[in-house]
Amino acid sequence: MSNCNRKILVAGAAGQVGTELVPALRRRYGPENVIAAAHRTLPEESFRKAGPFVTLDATDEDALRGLVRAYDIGAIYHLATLLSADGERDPERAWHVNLGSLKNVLDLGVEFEMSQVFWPSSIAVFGPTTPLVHTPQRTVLEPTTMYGVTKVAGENLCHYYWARYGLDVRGLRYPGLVSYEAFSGGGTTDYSVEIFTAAVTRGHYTCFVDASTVLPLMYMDDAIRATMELMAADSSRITVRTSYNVSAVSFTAGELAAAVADRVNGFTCDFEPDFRQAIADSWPDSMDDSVAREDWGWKPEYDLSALVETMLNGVREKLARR
Ligand code: VAH
Repeated sequence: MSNCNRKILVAGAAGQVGTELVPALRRRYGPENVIAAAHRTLPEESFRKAGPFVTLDATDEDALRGLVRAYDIGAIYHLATLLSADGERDPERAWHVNLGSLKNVLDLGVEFEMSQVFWPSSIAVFGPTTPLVHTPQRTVLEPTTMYGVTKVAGENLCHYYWARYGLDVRGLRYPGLVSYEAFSGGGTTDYSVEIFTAAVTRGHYTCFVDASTVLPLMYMDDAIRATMELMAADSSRITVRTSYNVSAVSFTAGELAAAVADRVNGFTCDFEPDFRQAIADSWPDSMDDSVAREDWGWKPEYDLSALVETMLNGVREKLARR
């Protein structure tokens, strides 16, 4: 954050990313300088008490403007979104929430001369006509989901606000994110998270994509570090204003189940694909993130085995805390 006096707003703070990004931002900038805003999902009490917490519907421009004024917000991390599976259940709402709120954030970013805006994109911008393996930074973007459509449109809107108004907007195309602090919910990559709790609590998981399904995935610590590093990079290094490919690991659902079974005695997994199979099949197997590596030094740390170890320990520890 280049503007040190004004505060940071995280919208969608109670989601899978926000739950871990807010503490990271608070460690770096001080708890009182990071305002966590959530709408429908309320975070745990300890999270709400760790720094300023407000409720916000980011599709309500007046409410957002009031908050920006009240707290003198100088940067926004806008994480509020409907994910791919929920977006297919209610495409109308996905369009309204994902793009309506982004437009508000960008407009207020210009109006209040904010120093930075972060908006996450996703591998969902890609579709069946995109090269599946080692998907390049710049390639065909013809997604089949409304979520993907909003991400393509949103990326271009971000680029437009940078080119037209000089707003310092930055973004990452997150792969499926794997974490245990908060569940994403409503996504296609949810199986890669659900499997761990199911393994520890029931010893069994029924996976909603088939065993051969391969997707790019990333452990949350890598995603948070990528976000912090991107936002800390000197503006002269940022050559992509739509959104950067960032990659960590790719594995099949079957390989994931086997890696869990290696560490949880008696664990079994069966595979019963539902409508999310077609969504998963439309996304890449792996991504070329060389532009992010060159521009601001991106490098992942977690491979499949580190991810599985950390997730199992984290899920067990979280269950023990309750
Ligand atoms: C989803 N996790 O499954 C999200 C995502 C990689 C895709 O952005 O919808």
